[in-house]
Amino acid sequence: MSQVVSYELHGNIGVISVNNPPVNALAQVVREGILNAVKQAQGDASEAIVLRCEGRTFIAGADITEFGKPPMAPALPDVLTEIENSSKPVIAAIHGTALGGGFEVSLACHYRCAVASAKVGLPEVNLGLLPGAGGTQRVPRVAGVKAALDMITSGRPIAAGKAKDMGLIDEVVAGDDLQAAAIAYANELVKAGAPLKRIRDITIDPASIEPGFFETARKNLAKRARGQIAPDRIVSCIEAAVKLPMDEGLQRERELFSELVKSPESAAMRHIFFAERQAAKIKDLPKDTPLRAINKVAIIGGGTMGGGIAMCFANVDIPVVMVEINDEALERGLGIVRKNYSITVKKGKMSEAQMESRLELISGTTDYADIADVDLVIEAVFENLDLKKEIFTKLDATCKQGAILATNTSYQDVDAIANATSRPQDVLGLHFFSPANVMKLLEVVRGAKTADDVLATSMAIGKKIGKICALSRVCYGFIGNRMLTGYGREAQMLLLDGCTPTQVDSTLEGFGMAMGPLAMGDLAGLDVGYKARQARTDLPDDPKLFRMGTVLVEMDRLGQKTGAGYYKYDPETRARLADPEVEALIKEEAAKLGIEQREISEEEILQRCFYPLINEGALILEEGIAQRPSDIDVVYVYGYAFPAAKGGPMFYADQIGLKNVYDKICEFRDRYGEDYWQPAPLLKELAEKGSSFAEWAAEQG
Ligand code: 3H9
Repeated sequence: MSQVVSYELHGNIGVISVNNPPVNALAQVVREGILNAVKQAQGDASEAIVLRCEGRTFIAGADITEFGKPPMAPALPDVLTEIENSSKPVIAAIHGTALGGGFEVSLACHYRCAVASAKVGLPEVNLGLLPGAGGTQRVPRVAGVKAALDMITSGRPIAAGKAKDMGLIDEVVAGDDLQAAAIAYANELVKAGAPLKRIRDITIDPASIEPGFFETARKNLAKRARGQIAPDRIVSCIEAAVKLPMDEGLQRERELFSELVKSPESAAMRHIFFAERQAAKIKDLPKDTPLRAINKVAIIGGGTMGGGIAMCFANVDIPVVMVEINDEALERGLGIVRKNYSITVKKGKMSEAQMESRLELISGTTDYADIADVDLVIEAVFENLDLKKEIFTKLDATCKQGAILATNTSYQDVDAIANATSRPQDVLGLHFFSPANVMKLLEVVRGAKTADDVLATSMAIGKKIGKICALSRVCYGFIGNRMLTGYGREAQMLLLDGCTPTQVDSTLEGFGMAMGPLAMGDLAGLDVGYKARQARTDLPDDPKLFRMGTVLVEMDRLGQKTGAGYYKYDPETRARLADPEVEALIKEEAAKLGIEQREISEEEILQRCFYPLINEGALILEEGIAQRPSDIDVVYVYGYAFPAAKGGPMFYADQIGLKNVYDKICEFRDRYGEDYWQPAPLLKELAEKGSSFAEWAAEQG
């Protein structure tokens, strides 16, 4: 028997223990170990078998690193068959998170018990997969077709209590000794002569499913698929659970799982899974870097951003003090927070009581003396360097020694801000994305003098508030916004060259972007980009550059907030509508500039918008602004809604082939000029070597 799985008798109960840190993933040795233990238990004195795990969690799924490699026996379904066919009841004892293949193992058991804090779920969809070990066949048999569809297509884990209500767990056990509780439960079952409950024996009456249910589900999922095929295949599996006998349903599930595991979408999403975890690791920081305690936080500025950031901390029970310049601004800031929480309550995602307890954690002041004792300050006032420096000088004079002083600036010089204090080692950028309480990305910006423990603490607190963190060095716009300049520039240039706003946005949305760049400009407010551009001195003096954005702002078409920008917006539904007036205006502007408009292919739209991202990404890597190409992918997937199914811009570039990207950029350089298209030296080097960003990253270590 393998070392990671042990088996021993506790009286009349056989106990199988899995010990494969960190998350007890179902590596080959684990599968083999469980299989052998179940076999061994058939011939001994045990009357029931408990399957449990050591460490922080029950099995959290298949071992994702094994996907794409040659399969190794025993296959997980064979292990599950052995469990299900056991002549003695097998009871799963769940703590932590029973996810994916881990939850499927438990569903093949005859009974499931769990501690109240446990969660169960089938998150395979987040990896571009479907549950491939019976999850799509067993969950609908127990919890019903609709609940199964919600659970498997959302990938959201479910708390033990709710899982019990849904029939997915038989018993929620009290106390903190799960092994003892599970053995006691097993003994109860033995005493009661409880039957070998096999989920496969349940049948679903096809007549209980309303006609058209699966077609509607498919259509609804397709609307938000963004390049993902897994949700559609999940519907097919659940349909099979209704229409086919268990073994045929399992066979169908197996076929579709095999299709998905080989798909480029799943490869991209698995890349993002590991990239996300890697991004939180700072290469030159020792693992044992001590952390500073963060028990109280202050936010300077109660605008939309400040309010959203305050909510992030209150949501994890950390008290927050909001600082504003006067009572009126403070009232407004606290009002924004209350309004945001009320929306969540209205949606039924939070109770009134929960909202009140979170609001109690957020206090306000207009006096810096009141934040002398906080452990972390995040400044979130508007983008004015002098104002920010002034605030940091005040923070330096007021805050206790050891407090971390962070700026949420999107593009100001973090080092200049740090140098306005006598403690630049305590200063860094914490760049949240709007709406801060929703968006997952946090860019952690390392100043020239930022101390190691400040960085390590920021990564840890970022994780605690549910963010995905990526490290950036200081430069204009850091990783994300710096790369965005070329993307936005080309979206506007394409208009002058002959595209309509709808053509540009729909092409990028068809690729999987949550929203095209022009519609995004309308949402953010076209004046935001306009003002930011005016403050820049590094942009070429060219009337074509950002022409349409400028013209629209000067006409007071600022986007959604004025009801019109690149599009017009239905005042009631806020639906975006093509505006013939803008389309005519674009033609006029192109004529004024002497540009001959032409038909532009979708391929060119994608290349012209995405290749600047890739090229700037290469520069960012060369300059050491980002640690790794995969960190850039994380920034784009979680901060800019780049489709996870394409893996982020750098992964996408590797799939296209860097030589192809490089050649096209050279072609654009020859056609549109060197001001805009200048291949990054790193891109050139890798293209000429026939290498990839992934290979380059591996060489860098
Ligand atoms: C599946 O099960 C398919 C089946 O249906 C069918 C099969 C036939 N494999 O996230 P953390 C690593 S698909 C390999 O930081 P946390 C992770 O990379 C799978 N490695 O911890 C990290 O490594 P490192 C369905 C894995 O406490 C370390 O463990 N299951 C796996 O914040 C710690 O991870 C899932 O999708 C894995 N399955 O969160 C669950 N999982 O330290 C995926 C983790 O070197 N896992 N690692 O960076 C999770 O959601 C979270 O890891 C979990 C813990 C919630 C469990």
